[in-house]
Amino acid sequence: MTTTTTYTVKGMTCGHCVSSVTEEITEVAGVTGVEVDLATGLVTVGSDGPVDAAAITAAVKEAGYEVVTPS
Ligand SMILES: [Cu+2]
Repeated sequence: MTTTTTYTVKGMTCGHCVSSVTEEITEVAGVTGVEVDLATGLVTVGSDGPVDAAAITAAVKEAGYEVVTPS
């Protein structure tokens, strides 16, 4: 069963930003899928089990952006 969690990421402006964020989040343990909506900044993370929100925040930071509403 797949769980999805949505985050709002600040600072993405183009397709390159989207792929950077997608790439970094994909590397987080347990993540099975990442979907980014550039217009809204919404990032949906799919996983088979619970994923450490702090790890997602760190991955986004690694890409050069910021999670504004961890949920
Ligand atoms: Cu960009």
